[in-house]
Amino acid sequence: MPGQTWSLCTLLWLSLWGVSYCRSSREAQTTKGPPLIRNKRAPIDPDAKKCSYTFLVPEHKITGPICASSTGPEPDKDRVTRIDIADVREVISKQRREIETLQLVVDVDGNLVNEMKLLRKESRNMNSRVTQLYMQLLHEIIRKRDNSLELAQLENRVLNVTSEMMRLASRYKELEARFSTMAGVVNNQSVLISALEDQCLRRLGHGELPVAPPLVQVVPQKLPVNHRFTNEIQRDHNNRAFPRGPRMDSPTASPFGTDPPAPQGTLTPDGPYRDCFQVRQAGHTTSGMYLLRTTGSDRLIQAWCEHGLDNGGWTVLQRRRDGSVNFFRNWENYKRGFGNIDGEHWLGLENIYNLGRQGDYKLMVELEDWTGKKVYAEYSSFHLEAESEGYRLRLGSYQGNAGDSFSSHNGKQFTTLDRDKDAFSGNCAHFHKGGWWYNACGQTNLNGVWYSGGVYRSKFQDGIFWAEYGGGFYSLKTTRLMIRPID
Ligand SMILES: [Ca+2]
Repeated sequence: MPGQTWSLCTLLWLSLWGVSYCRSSREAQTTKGPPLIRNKRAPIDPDAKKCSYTFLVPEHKITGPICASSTGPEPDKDRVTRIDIADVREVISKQRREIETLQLVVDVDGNLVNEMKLLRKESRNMNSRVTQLYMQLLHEIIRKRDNSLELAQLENRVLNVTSEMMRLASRYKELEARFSTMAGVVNNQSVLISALEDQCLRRLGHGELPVAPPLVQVVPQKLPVNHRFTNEIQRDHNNRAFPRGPRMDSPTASPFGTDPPAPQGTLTPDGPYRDCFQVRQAGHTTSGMYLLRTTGSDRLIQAWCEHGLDNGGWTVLQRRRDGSVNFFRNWENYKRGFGNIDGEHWLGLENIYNLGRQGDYKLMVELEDWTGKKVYAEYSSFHLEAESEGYRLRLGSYQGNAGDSFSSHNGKQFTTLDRDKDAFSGNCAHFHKGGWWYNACGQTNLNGVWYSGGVYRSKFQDGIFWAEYGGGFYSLKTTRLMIRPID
């Protein structure tokens, strides 16, 4: 600002000076009247260029005194304004620019102030948030401390429960051993009771009553019940109380029922195939119901194909698993087949016979006990003879881990309640409550009564038994008979 003031003053001074000089010369030129006699000018020297006052003397005869004015003539107002305006404008525009600059600075300052205010506000908010978080942290720390106390208590409780469990487990093992002994005793007692009953009847003169078949004497050293420490068995615990009986919902009322097979589930639309092995070869890998038609037969069969076992291709002939189907049936039923293809069922003797005629098949017997353990018995060849031969059983050699309880039935005809083809004086199907290839009566019947829980007590060995695996008084949980062409 002082610089500006100084320039302004200098400018004003110069203006005033210029005005005085120019006015003086103009006055000299414009003065009307007699020509002026110019004074002889002083020789021109560099200093003469400097502005100085020139006194012009008119050529009139000077009659009076000559007055020299030190202040000079009045300035030319127009010339002053024009020169000045440009300079002033420049100054003004300079000032304006400076004012604009200042304005910008002021604006920036204003923004800074606003920002500062915002920052202060934010800072206040942050402070309150930090305080809040701090309080939360404190709260959390206190809660954690409480939790750790609870955890310690829980740990103690878990330790107590664990020790209690161990105690119970050892107690359970004791009971299990006792149960095993008792089961053996029951098995022997059943045999003894049966013998005593025979003696009684004979002594009382009732010899004409039907004689019961000899009971299987096989009493395995270790019944499957020895390993029944599983959830499944615990779940079924309520069903295992002695005395055991068949399932109340087991439809054993009419052994002459004639209901045809009632397939359920989804039937695969393509086919028919000659057997499940061909189904497998056709690329099907899902176990399920498939349509079969055996060579030389017009009859379509719905069968369950098992593809989840040993590369698949197994045609299921018989299945037990829950006692939902009555197996105490007549010849016609066993011939045609019955049950639910996706559940318990019998494929039918005629169908089994037709399947076996197509080629060389092997038989797989799959058994599952009530601990969930599965064992198997495989026979190197299998087929049936025609109905005229009573669907006689033809078996090859045994291999497996279930024990061989079926070879003693090899070469036997099929017996049902209404068609006695067995080697016993009475009808084995009557005592064992299901059709089978009985001998007199034999080491196995997988078409008997489905008893829940394993060991059962009955006058006759009418459960689903395989003497080599569990004895005559252990009813298996699930069974399957399956065939597949010999590799
Ligand atoms: Ca007989």
